[in-house]
Amino acid sequence: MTDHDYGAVAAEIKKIIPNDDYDDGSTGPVLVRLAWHASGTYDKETGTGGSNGATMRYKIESSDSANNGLEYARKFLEPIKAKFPWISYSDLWTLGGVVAIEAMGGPKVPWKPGRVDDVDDQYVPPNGRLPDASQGADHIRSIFYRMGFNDQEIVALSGAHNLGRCHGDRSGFEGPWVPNPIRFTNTYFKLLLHAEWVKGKNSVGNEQFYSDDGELMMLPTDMSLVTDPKFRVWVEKYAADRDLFFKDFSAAFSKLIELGVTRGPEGLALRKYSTVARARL
Ligand code: CCH
Repeated sequence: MTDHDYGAVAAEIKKIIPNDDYDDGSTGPVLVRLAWHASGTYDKETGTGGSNGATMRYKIESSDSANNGLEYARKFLEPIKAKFPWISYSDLWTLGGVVAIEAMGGPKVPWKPGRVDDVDDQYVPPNGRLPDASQGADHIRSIFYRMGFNDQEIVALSGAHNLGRCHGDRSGFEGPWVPNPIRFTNTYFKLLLHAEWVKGKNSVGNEQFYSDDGELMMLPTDMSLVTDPKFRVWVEKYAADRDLFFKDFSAAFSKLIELGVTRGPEGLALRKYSTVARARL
């Protein structure tokens, strides 16, 4: 592999996470979302999409409405790219998520470098591969099964909604899921099970669920994790056992950021996908 100092990059990322001028005082949540959306385009049938190649650099992908607001995360990381020009964007964006999770009190997530950016915009996966929050369990399953995840992993990954908030002007949904959205815990699962959630319309006319004081929210997709019996089993386990949630989240997030990354003997990722896969995009 290379002798680059990825630890030094991680240390710099950690420094930009506290930020009094942004959201709840942290860039962490939006960095986690960038790592997830950069990776969550993967399709296991064609081998297309995924973090390798950092295809969100291209307008076709960055303008997918699901990616609204992620320009903030990309901009926050830009000074770090300038300081360490040798790191690929695809490594930087995935590392950003991993560093943010740990800095906010979450688990250590195994991360490996070696992703490469040298792909042109022909490799951009089609828009529409990320989940739609207004839908339910069948939709989530079809999206995450396409990436190669099972029900347990879907619920574990969804626990990332313990972080951050919805912004009406980005997604059409509004508010945070938990009272402290910059601390990684299993509160999201506890609230899903134990708070009273009432369906309402938000200020831009979309249906979401509100806590009784109106301060917290759940998306329709979040609520499907408690109404679907197979998902619910895992919500109950993770609400009761924070350590189990941390262990399973770490494994699933690590798998997410590795999707479609096939490394050669040098550790560097191989060219994004075969011409056959590319022809099927
Ligand atoms: Fe998410 N997420 N997410 N999410 N998400 C949003 C925000 C965050 C869905 C919809 C939304 C995952 C799964 C899903 C984060 C991490 C993960 C928003 C608000 C919507 C809508 C965006 C806005 O307005 O800014 C749906 C639907 C699914 C699955 O069905 C997974 C998986 C992860 C990571 C493992 C994080 C973090 C945020 C907060 C971002 C911020 O800017 O605060």
